[in-house]
Parts: sequence; C-alpha cells; structure tokens
Amino acid sequence: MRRKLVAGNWKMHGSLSRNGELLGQLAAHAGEMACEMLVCPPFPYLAQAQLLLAGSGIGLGAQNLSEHPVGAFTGEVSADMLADFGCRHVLVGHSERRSLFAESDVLVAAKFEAARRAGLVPVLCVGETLAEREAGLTGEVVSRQLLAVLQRTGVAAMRDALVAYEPVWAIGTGRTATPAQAQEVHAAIRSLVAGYDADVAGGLRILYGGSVKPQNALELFGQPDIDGGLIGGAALVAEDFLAICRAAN
Ligand code: G2H
Repeated sequence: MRRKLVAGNWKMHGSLSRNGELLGQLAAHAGEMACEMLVCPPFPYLAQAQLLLAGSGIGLGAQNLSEHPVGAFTGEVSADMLADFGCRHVLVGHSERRSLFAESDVLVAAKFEAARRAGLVPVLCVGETLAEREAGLTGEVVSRQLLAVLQRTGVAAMRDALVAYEPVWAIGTGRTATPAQAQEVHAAIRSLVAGYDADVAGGLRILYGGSVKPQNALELFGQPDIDGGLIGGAALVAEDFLAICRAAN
C-alpha cells in the first residue's frame, strides 16, 4: 500500500509575510491528513519554512539543486546545503528547468544522483510537450527521461524516490490531463521500472502534476497508479492546498 503524497511547488512565489501565513495555516491542519505533505519553497525561504514547520509533520523540499557537491559554482546550491536546512526532498528536472534553463536528460540524471549521494529523496519530474503528445510521442519522451536516470544510477536508486508525471501542456495552463490520460502514463512509468525491478516499481510513488485543483484532485487521486500530486498554483492558497490534501486521504 503506497501512502499518498501531496507536494506544493511554490516556484518563484512568496515573501516572508505571505509564507508565514501560509505555513501557519498548513501546519495547523496537517494533523488531519492521512497523506504525506511536502512544501518546496524558493531557496531563501527554506530556513523560515524549516522553523515554522518544525513538529508539524509537513516535509520540506527544494525545487532544484546543483549536480556538484561543492566548489566554485557561483549561484548554485548543493544537496548538502539543502540537507543542512532540513530538506528531505528535492525536485529534479521540473519541465520549467528543462525548457527555460536548458536542463538536459543527462544533467537531470546527474542532479538525481547528487541528491541521492546527500541522502535526499529526488522527485524526478517527467512529461511531454503538447507537440510531442500530438505527435504520439508521449511514451517515448517519458521513457527517455526515465531511462536517462535509470541507466545512470541503477534501479536501486529509484527505491523510495518519487516520480512526478507533469504533462507540460497542463502546467499552469488550467488544462488538466483527464484521469484516464494521466493513469495511462503512470501505469506505463510503473511498468517501465518493473522491467528492471518489480519490487521497486510496486513501491514507487508516482505523483501527477499539472493544474491540480480541489475540483479535480479526488478523481485524479482515485486512479490506481496515481499516488498523489505535485501542486503549483493551488499550493499558494492554503484552503486549496488543504482541500487537495484531503482529497488524497
Ligand atoms: C506543474 C505544477 C507544479 P501547476 O508545474 O509543479 O504547477 O499546478 O500550477 O500546473
């Protein structure tokens, strides 16, 4: 039985005062949730979130990391630094990193490995663009993104890791994949991993991301291979994020 996980990806949003309010509201209701909760604020707010989430049961994650452990890499943040601030999770390969910051499959795999080395749980984001979906390439693209990691790290590194399927055409657009569309890709991801190790695949939590809202969460989370969500816009509004978490109960 895989426990559902709902993660908030705040992207480049927030301020000390707004975060304080949001985190306070989330922490106040976290005890009611059966699902695991996670928030991923921007780097500068990790210390604030660590403090305000202490004892709440809500996990802390980051949105990105360097593939390097230490050194002259101006502007970068290492996995160990994230761990120092209480992060247990880190997103890798979010589509915005892939498309806006030119992160390749090879770089994403290196970041996945760097997270693992520091004891962090990577949340590997995969997903196809609209053009790729329309060209019938969804399976091929998602497999390529996954295989880049599997071939670099081995399937054992996927144990306890998370995968987030985020169709690029559904991100921040208000368009959500139908539960059936999402389920089909989630099942394909699990089956690809099962080809390497059935036990790892059976325990692998695969989140769905892309315009998840309180109105569509229940049906999405009701699919057999959808183990929770990676939430962007709706994670910035406490009542919406909490409603999505309740839908995962
Ligand atoms: C996808 C998602 C969170 P949104 O990027 O990672 O964002 O829910 O706003 O589509």
